[in-house]
Amino acid sequence: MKNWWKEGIVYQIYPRSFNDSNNDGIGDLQGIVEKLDYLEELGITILWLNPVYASPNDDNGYDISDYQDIMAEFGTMKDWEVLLHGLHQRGIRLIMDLVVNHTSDEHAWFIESRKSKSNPYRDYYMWAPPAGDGGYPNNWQSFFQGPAWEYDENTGEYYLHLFSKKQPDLNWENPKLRDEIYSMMRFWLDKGIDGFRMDVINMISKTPGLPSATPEEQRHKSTAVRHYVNGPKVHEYLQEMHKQALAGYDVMTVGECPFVDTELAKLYVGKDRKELDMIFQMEIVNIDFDPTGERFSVEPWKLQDLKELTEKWQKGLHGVGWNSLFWMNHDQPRSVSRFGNDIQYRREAAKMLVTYLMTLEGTPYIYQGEEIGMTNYPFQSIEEFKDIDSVNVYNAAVDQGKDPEAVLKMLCYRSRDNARTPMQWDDTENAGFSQATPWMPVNPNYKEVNLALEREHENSIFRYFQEVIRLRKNTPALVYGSFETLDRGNPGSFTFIRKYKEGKYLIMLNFTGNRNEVSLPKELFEHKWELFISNYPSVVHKTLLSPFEARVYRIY
Ligand code: TEU
Ligand code: CA
Repeated sequence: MKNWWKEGIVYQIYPRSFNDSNNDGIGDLQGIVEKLDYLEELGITILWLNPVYASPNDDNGYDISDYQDIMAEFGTMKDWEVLLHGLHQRGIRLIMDLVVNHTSDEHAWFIESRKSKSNPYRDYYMWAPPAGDGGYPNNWQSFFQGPAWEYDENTGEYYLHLFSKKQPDLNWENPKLRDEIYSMMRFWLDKGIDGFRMDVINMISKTPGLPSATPEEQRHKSTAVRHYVNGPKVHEYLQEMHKQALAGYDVMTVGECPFVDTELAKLYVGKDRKELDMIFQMEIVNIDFDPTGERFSVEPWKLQDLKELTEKWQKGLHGVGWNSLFWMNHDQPRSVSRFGNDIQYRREAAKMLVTYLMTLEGTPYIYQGEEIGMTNYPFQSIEEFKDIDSVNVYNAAVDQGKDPEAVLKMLCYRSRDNARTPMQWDDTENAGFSQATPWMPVNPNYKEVNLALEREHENSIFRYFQEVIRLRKNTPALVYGSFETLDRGNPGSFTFIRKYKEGKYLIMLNFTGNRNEVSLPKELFEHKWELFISNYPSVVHKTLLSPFEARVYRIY
Protein backbone atom coordinates (compact mmCIF):
# COMPACT_ATOMS: atom_id res chain seq x y z
CA MET A 1 0.00 0.00 0.00
CA LYS A 2 1.24 3.47 -0.90
CA ASN A 3 1.32 6.20 1.69
CA TRP A 4 2.96 9.48 2.66
CA TRP A 5 5.63 8.13 4.95
CA LYS A 6 6.84 5.72 2.30
CA GLU A 7 7.14 8.56 -0.18
CA GLY A 8 8.48 11.04 2.37
CA ILE A 9 12.03 12.25 2.85
CA VAL A 10 13.10 12.86 6.42
CA TYR A 11 15.50 15.52 7.66
CA GLN A 12 16.84 15.04 11.18
CA ILE A 13 17.54 18.06 13.37
CA TYR A 14 19.67 17.93 16.49
CA PRO A 15 18.24 21.14 17.95
CA ARG A 16 21.21 21.92 20.19
CA SER A 17 23.45 22.26 17.15
CA PHE A 18 21.18 23.54 14.40
CA ASN A 19 20.63 27.28 14.87
CA ASP A 20 20.80 29.56 17.90
CA SER A 21 18.18 32.34 17.80
CA ASN A 22 18.93 34.11 21.10
CA ASN A 23 22.71 33.91 21.08
CA ASP A 24 23.36 31.88 24.20
CA GLY A 25 25.47 29.37 22.24
CA ILE A 26 22.76 26.69 22.22
CA GLY A 27 20.52 25.91 19.26
CA ASP A 28 16.80 26.28 19.96
CA LEU A 29 13.26 26.00 18.60
CA GLN A 30 13.04 29.58 17.31
CA GLY A 31 16.34 28.87 15.60
CA ILE A 32 14.62 26.09 13.66
CA VAL A 33 11.65 28.37 12.91
CA GLU A 34 14.10 30.81 11.30
CA LYS A 35 15.19 28.04 8.93
CA LEU A 36 11.81 26.71 7.84
CA ASP A 37 12.07 28.19 4.37
CA TYR A 38 15.44 26.49 4.06
CA LEU A 39 13.92 23.08 4.83
CA GLU A 40 11.22 23.68 2.26
CA GLU A 41 13.80 24.74 -0.30
CA LEU A 42 15.80 21.56 0.29
CA GLY A 43 12.66 19.62 -0.52
CA ILE A 44 12.33 17.37 2.52
CA THR A 45 8.82 16.43 3.64
CA ILE A 46 9.23 15.14 7.20
CA LEU A 47 11.23 16.57 10.09
CA TRP A 48 12.51 14.38 12.92
CA LEU A 49 13.39 16.38 15.98
CA ASN A 50 15.76 14.91 18.57
CA PRO A 51 14.35 15.24 22.13
CA VAL A 52 13.27 18.76 23.08
CA TYR A 53 11.66 17.82 26.40
CA ALA A 54 12.67 19.02 29.87
CA SER A 55 15.96 17.38 30.74
CA PRO A 56 19.04 17.86 32.90
CA ASN A 57 21.03 16.95 29.76
CA ASP A 58 23.18 14.17 31.08
CA ASP A 59 22.70 12.59 27.63
CA ASN A 60 21.56 15.69 25.71
CA GLY A 61 17.84 15.27 26.14
CA TYR A 62 17.69 11.46 26.11
CA ASP A 63 17.29 11.77 29.88
CA ILE A 64 13.83 13.27 30.20
CA SER A 65 12.58 14.81 33.45
CA ASP A 66 9.18 15.87 32.10
CA TYR A 67 7.65 14.37 28.96
CA GLN A 68 5.08 17.12 28.61
CA ASP A 69 7.29 20.15 28.93
CA ILE A 70 9.90 21.77 26.68
CA MET A 71 13.56 22.12 27.69
CA ALA A 72 14.01 25.74 28.85
CA GLU A 73 17.21 26.14 26.80
CA PHE A 74 15.23 25.33 23.66
CA GLY A 75 12.29 27.65 24.35
CA THR A 76 8.67 27.19 25.39
CA MET A 77 5.64 25.15 24.40
CA LYS A 78 4.49 28.23 22.49
CA ASP A 79 7.71 28.18 20.44
CA TRP A 80 7.16 24.51 19.76
CA GLU A 81 3.62 25.22 18.55
CA VAL A 82 4.91 27.95 16.26
CA LEU A 83 7.36 25.44 14.83
CA LEU A 84 4.69 22.79 14.25
CA HIS A 85 2.41 25.32 12.60
CA GLY A 86 5.20 26.65 10.37
CA LEU A 87 6.09 23.15 9.28
CA HIS A 88 2.52 22.18 8.48
CA GLN A 89 2.02 25.42 6.54
CA ARG A 90 4.86 24.29 4.31
CA GLY A 91 3.58 20.74 3.95
CA ILE A 92 6.28 19.30 6.20
CA ARG A 93 5.29 16.76 8.86
CA LEU A 94 6.82 16.53 12.32
CA ILE A 95 8.11 13.39 14.01
CA MET A 96 8.98 13.65 17.71
CA ASP A 97 11.49 11.51 19.60
CA LEU A 98 9.89 9.13 22.10
CA VAL A 99 12.26 8.02 24.86
CA VAL A 100 10.40 5.51 27.00
CA ASN A 101 12.91 2.81 27.82
CA HIS A 102 14.15 5.12 30.57
CA THR A 103 13.62 8.56 32.08
CA SER A 104 15.97 10.95 33.84
CA ASP A 105 16.65 10.22 37.50
CA GLU A 106 15.24 13.72 37.97
CA HIS A 107 11.82 12.71 36.61
CA ALA A 108 9.10 13.04 39.28
CA TRP A 109 8.38 9.29 38.98
CA PHE A 110 11.93 8.34 39.87
CA ILE A 111 12.19 10.91 42.66
CA GLU A 112 9.16 9.19 44.19
CA SER A 113 10.31 5.70 43.30
CA ARG A 114 13.57 5.91 45.20
CA LYS A 115 11.91 7.25 48.37
CA SER A 116 10.82 3.90 49.75
CA LYS A 117 10.06 0.31 48.77
CA SER A 118 6.38 0.93 49.36
CA ASN A 119 6.11 4.14 47.39
CA PRO A 120 3.34 3.95 44.74
CA TYR A 121 5.96 4.72 42.08
CA ARG A 122 8.44 2.08 43.25
CA ASP A 123 7.39 -0.34 40.51
CA TYR A 124 7.71 2.23 37.76
CA TYR A 125 11.42 1.32 37.64
CA MET A 126 13.51 -1.85 37.83
CA TRP A 127 14.75 -2.32 41.38
CA ALA A 128 16.60 -5.40 42.63
CA PRO A 129 18.24 -6.37 45.92
CA PRO A 130 22.00 -6.99 46.07
CA ALA A 131 23.13 -10.47 45.05
CA GLY A 132 23.95 -13.04 47.75
CA ASP A 133 27.51 -11.76 48.00
CA GLY A 134 26.24 -8.17 48.31
CA GLY A 135 27.23 -7.31 44.71
CA TYR A 136 25.34 -6.37 41.56
CA PRO A 137 22.04 -8.19 40.94
CA ASN A 138 23.41 -9.61 37.67
CA ASN A 139 26.21 -9.08 35.16
CA TRP A 140 24.39 -6.85 32.69
CA GLN A 141 26.53 -4.04 31.27
CA SER A 142 25.54 -0.45 30.56
CA PHE A 143 25.88 0.71 26.94
CA PHE A 144 27.72 3.66 28.46
CA GLN A 145 30.33 1.44 30.22
CA GLY A 146 30.40 -0.41 33.51
CA PRO A 147 27.67 -2.37 35.30
CA ALA A 148 24.06 -1.54 34.39
CA TRP A 149 23.16 -1.25 38.10
CA GLU A 150 23.46 1.60 40.56
CA TYR A 151 23.16 1.14 44.31
CA ASP A 152 20.76 3.42 46.12
CA GLU A 153 21.67 3.86 49.80
CA ASN A 154 18.23 4.97 50.85
CA THR A 155 16.47 1.65 50.31
CA GLY A 156 19.51 -0.63 50.01
CA GLU A 157 18.64 -1.78 46.48
CA TYR A 158 20.03 -1.36 42.99
CA TYR A 159 18.21 0.19 40.04
CA LEU A 160 18.77 -0.80 36.44
CA HIS A 161 20.17 1.69 33.91
CA LEU A 162 21.08 0.33 30.48
CA PHE A 163 22.47 3.78 29.68
CA SER A 164 23.85 6.34 32.15
CA LYS A 165 23.25 6.31 35.92
CA LYS A 166 21.01 9.27 35.33
CA GLN A 167 18.80 7.21 32.96
CA PRO A 168 16.99 4.62 35.10
CA ASP A 169 15.09 1.99 33.08
CA LEU A 170 11.31 2.02 33.28
CA ASN A 171 9.50 -1.15 34.31
CA TRP A 172 7.20 -2.03 31.42
CA GLU A 173 5.79 -4.98 33.38
CA ASN A 174 3.77 -2.39 35.29
CA PRO A 175 0.43 -1.71 33.51
CA LYS A 176 0.01 1.65 35.26
CA LEU A 177 3.31 2.84 33.84
CA ARG A 178 2.31 1.67 30.37
CA ASP A 179 -0.97 3.60 30.61
CA GLU A 180 0.87 6.76 31.63
CA ILE A 181 3.10 6.42 28.59
CA TYR A 182 0.21 5.88 26.20
CA SER A 183 -1.63 8.88 27.56
CA MET A 184 1.53 11.00 27.25
CA MET A 185 1.78 9.85 23.62
CA ARG A 186 -1.81 10.90 23.00
CA PHE A 187 -1.02 14.30 24.52
CA TRP A 188 1.47 14.90 21.69
CA LEU A 189 -0.65 13.23 19.02
CA ASP A 190 -3.56 15.47 19.96
CA LYS A 191 -1.31 18.48 19.50
CA GLY A 192 -1.08 17.40 15.89
CA ILE A 193 2.30 15.71 15.47
CA ASP A 194 2.76 13.20 12.68
CA GLY A 195 4.58 10.40 14.42
CA PHE A 196 7.33 9.18 16.69
CA ARG A 197 10.92 8.04 16.41
CA MET A 198 11.15 5.58 19.30
CA ASP A 199 14.43 5.42 21.14
CA VAL A 200 15.82 1.89 21.77
CA ILE A 201 12.24 0.65 21.71
CA ASN A 202 13.32 -2.99 21.43
CA MET A 203 14.84 -2.79 24.93
CA ILE A 204 11.63 -2.22 26.89
CA SER A 205 11.08 -5.89 27.80
CA LYS A 206 13.56 -7.69 30.03
CA THR A 207 13.75 -11.44 30.70
CA PRO A 208 11.79 -12.19 33.90
CA GLY A 209 14.08 -13.04 36.80
CA LEU A 210 16.75 -10.83 35.23
CA PRO A 211 19.25 -13.65 34.61
CA SER A 212 22.95 -12.97 33.99
CA ALA A 213 24.50 -13.56 30.59
CA THR A 214 26.50 -16.80 30.53
CA PRO A 215 30.26 -16.67 29.78
CA GLU A 216 29.41 -18.17 26.40
CA GLU A 217 26.91 -15.37 25.69
CA GLN A 218 29.39 -12.74 26.81
CA ARG A 219 31.74 -13.56 23.97
CA HIS A 220 29.69 -11.53 21.52
CA LYS A 221 27.82 -8.31 22.16
CA SER A 222 24.71 -9.53 20.33
CA THR A 223 24.26 -12.45 22.74
CA ALA A 224 25.51 -10.64 25.86
CA VAL A 225 22.49 -8.33 25.56
CA ARG A 226 19.85 -10.99 24.96
CA HIS A 227 18.08 -10.56 28.28
CA TYR A 228 17.33 -6.91 27.66
CA VAL A 229 17.17 -6.51 23.88
CA ASN A 230 14.24 -7.99 21.89
CA GLY A 231 12.89 -9.33 25.19
CA PRO A 232 9.99 -11.75 25.57
CA LYS A 233 7.15 -9.22 25.79
CA VAL A 234 8.37 -6.55 23.40
CA HIS A 235 5.87 -7.44 20.67
CA GLU A 236 3.01 -7.64 23.13
CA TYR A 237 3.87 -4.15 24.40
CA LEU A 238 4.22 -2.66 20.93
CA GLN A 239 0.88 -4.09 19.86
CA GLU A 240 -0.71 -2.71 22.98
CA MET A 241 0.90 0.68 22.33
CA HIS A 242 -0.44 0.62 18.80
CA LYS A 243 -3.94 -0.09 20.04
CA GLN A 244 -3.94 2.27 23.03
CA ALA A 245 -2.03 5.21 21.62
CA LEU A 246 -1.50 5.16 17.87
CA ALA A 247 -4.55 3.60 16.24
CA GLY A 248 -6.84 6.20 14.71
CA TYR A 249 -4.09 8.75 14.05
CA ASP A 250 -2.54 9.05 10.60
CA VAL A 251 1.02 8.94 11.87
CA MET A 252 4.28 7.13 11.18
CA THR A 253 6.49 5.30 13.64
CA VAL A 254 10.13 4.38 13.37
CA GLY A 255 11.71 2.34 16.12
CA GLU A 256 15.41 2.46 16.84
CA CYS A 257 16.28 -1.24 17.09
CA PRO A 258 19.90 -2.29 17.61
CA PHE A 259 20.63 -6.04 17.31
CA VAL A 260 17.88 -6.82 14.81
CA ASP A 261 18.27 -8.80 11.59
CA THR A 262 15.71 -9.11 8.81
CA GLU A 263 13.89 -12.05 10.39
CA LEU A 264 13.31 -10.18 13.63
CA ALA A 265 12.57 -7.00 11.72
CA LYS A 266 9.62 -8.69 10.06
CA LEU A 267 8.06 -9.09 13.50
CA TYR A 268 8.46 -5.39 14.26
CA VAL A 269 7.40 -3.99 10.90
CA GLY A 270 5.42 -6.78 9.25
CA LYS A 271 2.45 -5.24 7.44
CA ASP A 272 -0.20 -6.94 9.51
CA ARG A 273 1.55 -6.95 12.89
CA LYS A 274 0.33 -3.53 14.03
CA GLU A 275 3.60 -2.73 15.76
CA LEU A 276 5.86 -0.25 13.94
CA ASP A 277 5.96 1.20 10.42
CA MET A 278 9.73 0.87 10.13
CA ILE A 279 12.83 0.43 12.25
CA PHE A 280 16.35 1.76 12.23
CA GLN A 281 18.37 -1.40 11.83
CA MET A 282 22.03 -1.02 12.72
CA GLU A 283 23.66 -3.70 10.59
CA ILE A 284 24.82 -1.29 7.93
CA VAL A 285 26.19 1.43 10.19
CA ASN A 286 27.87 -1.24 12.33
CA ILE A 287 29.79 -2.50 9.32
CA ASP A 288 33.12 -1.41 10.84
CA PHE A 289 32.67 -3.03 14.27
CA ASP A 290 35.17 -5.60 15.51
CA PRO A 291 34.44 -9.37 15.39
CA THR A 292 33.06 -9.41 18.96
CA GLY A 293 30.47 -6.81 17.96
CA GLU A 294 32.16 -3.99 19.87
CA ARG A 295 32.14 -0.51 18.44
CA PHE A 296 35.24 0.80 20.18
CA SER A 297 37.86 -0.63 17.97
CA VAL A 298 37.80 0.13 14.30
CA GLU A 299 37.84 -2.34 11.46
CA PRO A 300 37.99 -1.02 7.90
CA TRP A 301 34.58 -1.65 6.31
CA LYS A 302 34.22 -3.59 3.07
CA LEU A 303 32.06 -2.64 0.11
CA GLN A 304 31.20 -6.30 -0.34
CA ASP A 305 29.56 -6.32 3.12
CA LEU A 306 27.65 -3.15 2.33
CA LYS A 307 26.34 -4.67 -0.89
CA GLU A 308 25.32 -7.90 0.80
CA LEU A 309 23.58 -6.13 3.68
CA THR A 310 21.80 -3.73 1.36
CA GLU A 311 20.52 -6.62 -0.73
CA LYS A 312 19.53 -8.61 2.36
CA TRP A 313 17.39 -5.74 3.68
CA GLN A 314 16.02 -4.67 0.30
CA LYS A 315 14.87 -8.16 -0.59
CA GLY A 316 14.09 -9.23 2.96
CA LEU A 317 11.45 -6.57 3.56
CA HIS A 318 10.16 -6.09 0.00
CA GLY A 319 6.40 -6.65 0.09
CA VAL A 320 6.55 -7.56 3.77
CA GLY A 321 7.51 -4.41 5.65
CA TRP A 322 9.29 -1.13 5.08
CA ASN A 323 12.96 -0.08 5.35
CA SER A 324 14.57 3.08 6.66
CA LEU A 325 17.67 4.32 4.84
CA PHE A 326 20.40 6.31 6.57
CA TRP A 327 24.16 6.73 6.67
CA MET A 328 24.29 8.57 9.93
CA ASN A 329 22.42 10.29 12.74
CA HIS A 330 23.36 12.07 15.97
CA ASP A 331 25.08 8.89 17.25
CA GLN A 332 27.29 8.29 14.24
CA PRO A 333 30.36 9.87 12.71
CA ARG A 334 29.92 12.08 9.64
CA SER A 335 28.93 9.94 6.66
CA VAL A 336 31.21 11.60 4.13
CA SER A 337 34.24 11.00 6.38
CA ARG A 338 33.30 7.40 7.11
CA PHE A 339 31.81 6.00 3.92
CA GLY A 340 33.11 8.50 1.38
CA ASN A 341 36.06 10.84 1.24
CA ASP A 342 36.36 14.09 3.14
CA ILE A 343 39.39 15.51 1.34
CA GLN A 344 39.93 15.35 -2.42
CA TYR A 345 36.50 13.98 -3.38
CA ARG A 346 34.33 15.42 -0.62
CA ARG A 347 31.74 16.86 -3.01
CA GLU A 348 31.57 13.81 -5.25
CA ALA A 349 31.36 11.44 -2.27
CA ALA A 350 28.63 13.42 -0.46
CA LYS A 351 26.54 13.33 -3.65
CA MET A 352 27.20 9.66 -4.33
CA LEU A 353 26.12 8.74 -0.80
CA VAL A 354 22.83 10.62 -0.99
CA THR A 355 22.15 9.00 -4.35
CA TYR A 356 22.23 5.63 -2.59
CA LEU A 357 19.67 6.85 -0.03
CA MET A 358 17.34 8.26 -2.68
CA THR A 359 17.34 5.23 -4.96
CA LEU A 360 16.52 2.37 -2.59
CA GLU A 361 13.25 1.07 -1.18
CA GLY A 362 12.54 2.58 2.23
CA THR A 363 12.25 6.03 3.74
CA PRO A 364 15.47 8.06 3.40
CA TYR A 365 16.81 10.06 6.36
CA ILE A 366 19.21 12.98 5.94
CA TYR A 367 21.03 14.32 8.99
CA GLN A 368 21.65 18.07 9.31
CA GLY A 369 24.84 19.07 7.51
CA GLU A 370 24.93 16.06 5.20
CA GLU A 371 23.50 18.31 2.50
CA ILE A 372 26.62 20.49 2.63
CA GLY A 373 29.10 17.65 3.09
CA MET A 374 30.03 18.37 6.72
CA THR A 375 32.95 16.27 7.96
CA ASN A 376 34.29 14.75 11.17
CA TYR A 377 35.87 17.16 13.66
CA PRO A 378 39.65 17.24 14.12
CA PHE A 379 39.65 16.50 17.87
CA GLN A 380 43.06 17.00 19.51
CA SER A 381 42.43 16.10 23.14
CA ILE A 382 39.86 14.36 25.34
CA GLU A 383 38.85 17.72 26.86
CA GLU A 384 37.17 18.62 23.56
CA PHE A 385 34.60 15.81 23.83
CA LYS A 386 31.23 16.55 25.39
CA ASP A 387 29.36 13.29 24.78
CA ILE A 388 28.92 11.12 27.88
CA ASP A 389 29.42 8.00 25.79
CA SER A 390 32.78 9.17 24.39
CA VAL A 391 34.03 10.42 27.74
CA ASN A 392 33.06 7.20 29.54
CA VAL A 393 34.66 5.06 26.87
CA TYR A 394 37.88 7.02 27.17
CA ASN A 395 37.99 6.75 30.95
CA ALA A 396 37.17 3.04 30.93
CA ALA A 397 39.80 2.25 28.30
CA VAL A 398 42.48 4.24 30.06
CA ASP A 399 41.58 2.57 33.39
CA GLN A 400 42.09 -0.76 31.65
CA GLY A 401 45.61 0.34 30.73
CA LYS A 402 45.01 1.15 27.06
CA ASP A 403 47.20 3.74 25.36
CA PRO A 404 45.40 7.11 25.69
CA GLU A 405 46.64 8.25 22.28
CA ALA A 406 45.21 5.18 20.60
CA VAL A 407 41.87 5.63 22.36
CA LEU A 408 41.79 9.24 21.27
CA LYS A 409 42.48 8.26 17.68
CA MET A 410 39.65 5.75 17.77
CA LEU A 411 37.27 8.39 19.19
CA CYS A 412 38.23 10.87 16.47
CA TYR A 413 36.86 8.36 14.02
CA ARG A 414 33.95 7.00 16.04
CA SER A 415 32.72 9.60 18.51
CA ARG A 416 29.12 10.73 18.43
CA ASP A 417 30.42 14.29 18.89
CA ASN A 418 31.46 14.32 15.24
CA ALA A 419 27.80 14.71 14.34
CA ARG A 420 27.07 17.23 17.07
CA THR A 421 29.19 20.24 16.17
CA PRO A 422 27.17 23.27 15.04
CA MET A 423 25.62 23.43 11.59
CA GLN A 424 27.80 25.49 9.25
CA TRP A 425 25.60 28.15 7.68
CA ASP A 426 28.17 30.64 6.37
CA ASP A 427 31.75 31.85 6.81
CA THR A 428 31.04 34.46 9.47
CA GLU A 429 32.06 33.94 13.10
CA ASN A 430 30.86 30.59 14.54
CA ALA A 431 29.70 29.67 11.05
CA GLY A 432 26.55 31.74 11.48
CA PHE A 433 25.25 29.31 14.10
CA SER A 434 25.41 31.80 16.97
CA GLN A 435 26.97 35.10 17.96
CA ALA A 436 28.02 33.60 21.29
CA THR A 437 30.56 30.84 21.86
CA PRO A 438 28.76 27.65 20.80
CA TRP A 439 28.27 24.79 23.28
CA MET A 440 30.36 22.61 20.95
CA PRO A 441 33.17 24.11 18.88
CA VAL A 442 32.51 24.76 15.19
CA ASN A 443 34.53 22.62 12.83
CA PRO A 444 37.53 24.77 11.79
CA ASN A 445 36.84 23.93 8.14
CA TYR A 446 33.69 26.11 8.15
CA LYS A 447 35.20 28.69 5.79
CA GLU A 448 35.30 26.04 3.05
CA VAL A 449 32.34 23.96 4.22
CA ASN A 450 29.19 26.02 4.68
CA LEU A 451 25.78 26.50 3.15
CA ALA A 452 26.32 30.04 1.82
CA LEU A 453 29.32 28.87 -0.19
CA GLU A 454 27.51 25.73 -1.30
CA ARG A 455 24.65 27.74 -2.74
CA GLU A 456 27.04 29.59 -5.04
CA HIS A 457 29.42 26.77 -5.87
CA GLU A 458 29.32 25.43 -9.41
CA ASN A 459 29.76 21.93 -8.02
CA SER A 460 27.22 22.46 -5.21
CA ILE A 461 26.36 19.57 -2.92
CA PHE A 462 23.24 21.39 -1.75
CA ARG A 463 21.89 21.78 -5.30
CA TYR A 464 22.55 18.13 -6.00
CA PHE A 465 20.59 17.18 -2.88
CA GLN A 466 17.68 19.28 -4.14
CA GLU A 467 17.89 17.63 -7.52
CA VAL A 468 18.09 14.04 -6.30
CA ILE A 469 15.30 14.67 -3.79
CA ARG A 470 13.14 15.97 -6.65
CA LEU A 471 13.99 12.91 -8.71
CA ARG A 472 13.01 10.64 -5.84
CA LYS A 473 9.69 12.41 -5.38
CA ASN A 474 8.83 12.12 -9.07
CA THR A 475 9.85 8.51 -9.55
CA PRO A 476 7.67 5.84 -7.91
CA ALA A 477 10.04 3.11 -9.13
CA LEU A 478 12.75 4.45 -6.84
CA VAL A 479 10.37 4.25 -3.89
CA TYR A 480 8.47 1.03 -4.58
CA GLY A 481 10.39 -0.89 -7.22
CA SER A 482 12.05 -4.28 -6.94
CA PHE A 483 15.80 -4.47 -6.37
CA GLU A 484 18.45 -6.42 -8.27
CA THR A 485 22.24 -6.21 -7.84
CA LEU A 486 24.40 -6.16 -10.98
CA ASP A 487 28.16 -6.77 -11.27
CA ARG A 488 28.08 -8.24 -7.78
CA GLY A 489 31.79 -9.02 -7.55
CA ASN A 490 32.98 -5.52 -8.47
CA PRO A 491 35.23 -4.46 -5.56
CA GLY A 492 34.77 -0.71 -6.04
CA SER A 493 31.30 0.02 -7.25
CA PHE A 494 27.71 -0.84 -6.40
CA THR A 495 25.32 -1.15 -9.34
CA PHE A 496 21.68 -2.12 -9.12
CA ILE A 497 18.36 -2.05 -10.93
CA ARG A 498 15.03 -0.82 -9.58
CA LYS A 499 12.02 -1.99 -11.54
CA TYR A 500 8.40 -0.94 -11.26
CA LYS A 501 5.33 -0.52 -13.43
CA GLU A 502 6.44 2.72 -15.04
CA GLY A 503 9.95 1.68 -15.74
CA LYS A 504 13.34 0.36 -15.05
CA TYR A 505 16.19 2.35 -13.48
CA LEU A 506 19.89 1.64 -13.38
CA ILE A 507 21.88 3.06 -10.47
CA MET A 508 25.68 3.09 -10.59
CA LEU A 509 27.74 4.14 -7.55
CA ASN A 510 31.51 4.23 -7.26
CA PHE A 511 32.57 3.98 -3.60
CA THR A 512 36.27 4.56 -4.28
CA GLY A 513 38.64 7.34 -5.28
CA ASN A 514 39.72 5.33 -8.35
CA ARG A 515 38.16 4.92 -11.75
CA ASN A 516 36.04 1.81 -11.93
CA GLU A 517 34.97 -0.31 -14.87
CA VAL A 518 31.51 -1.80 -14.42
CA SER A 519 30.55 -4.99 -16.16
CA LEU A 520 26.89 -5.10 -17.23
CA PRO A 521 24.72 -7.70 -18.98
CA LYS A 522 24.89 -7.33 -22.80
CA GLU A 523 21.13 -7.23 -22.97
CA LEU A 524 21.07 -3.81 -21.27
CA PHE A 525 22.87 -2.17 -24.17
CA GLU A 526 20.08 -3.12 -26.58
CA HIS A 527 17.86 -0.54 -24.88
CA LYS A 528 17.83 3.23 -24.85
CA TRP A 529 19.47 4.76 -21.78
CA GLU A 530 18.41 8.16 -20.47
CA LEU A 531 20.64 9.81 -17.88
CA PHE A 532 18.47 11.24 -15.08
CA ILE A 533 21.13 12.46 -12.71
CA SER A 534 24.89 12.35 -12.28
CA ASN A 535 27.45 14.02 -10.02
CA TYR A 536 29.90 14.69 -12.86
CA PRO A 537 29.46 17.23 -15.67
CA SER A 538 29.64 14.56 -18.36
CA VAL A 539 29.78 10.81 -18.84
CA VAL A 540 33.14 9.54 -20.12
CA HIS A 541 31.82 6.11 -20.99
CA LYS A 542 28.67 4.23 -20.01
CA THR A 543 30.58 1.55 -18.10
CA LEU A 544 33.42 3.64 -16.71
CA LEU A 545 32.89 5.43 -13.40
CA SER A 546 35.08 8.31 -12.22
CA PRO A 547 36.04 8.58 -8.51
CA PHE A 548 32.88 8.50 -6.35
CA GLU A 549 30.75 8.93 -9.43
CA ALA A 550 27.01 8.33 -9.14
CA ARG A 551 24.56 7.97 -12.01
CA VAL A 552 20.91 7.13 -12.36
CA TYR A 553 19.63 6.08 -15.79
CA ARG A 554 16.21 5.20 -16.99
CA ILE A 555 16.36 2.16 -19.25
CA TYR A 556 13.67 1.93 -21.93
O1 TEU B 1 20.90 5.21 21.14
C1 TEU B 1 20.90 3.86 21.46
C2 TEU B 1 22.18 3.17 21.35
O2 TEU B 1 22.21 1.97 21.22
C3 TEU B 1 23.42 4.01 21.50
O3 TEU B 1 23.84 3.97 22.81
C4 TEU B 1 24.49 3.54 20.63
O4 TEU B 1 25.00 2.34 21.11
C5 TEU B 1 25.55 4.60 20.67
O5 TEU B 1 24.93 5.83 20.48
C6 TEU B 1 26.59 4.40 19.60
O6 TEU B 1 26.10 4.45 18.34
C7 TEU B 1 19.81 5.96 21.55
C8 TEU B 1 19.98 7.40 21.17
O7 TEU B 1 20.01 7.52 19.77
C9 TEU B 1 21.21 7.93 21.84
O8 TEU B 1 21.52 9.24 21.46
C10 TEU B 1 20.99 7.85 23.32
O9 TEU B 1 22.18 8.21 23.99
C11 TEU B 1 20.57 6.45 23.78
O10 TEU B 1 19.58 5.87 22.96
C12 TEU B 1 19.99 6.50 25.16
O11 TEU B 1 18.76 7.14 25.14
CA1 CA C 1 19.72 29.57 22.08
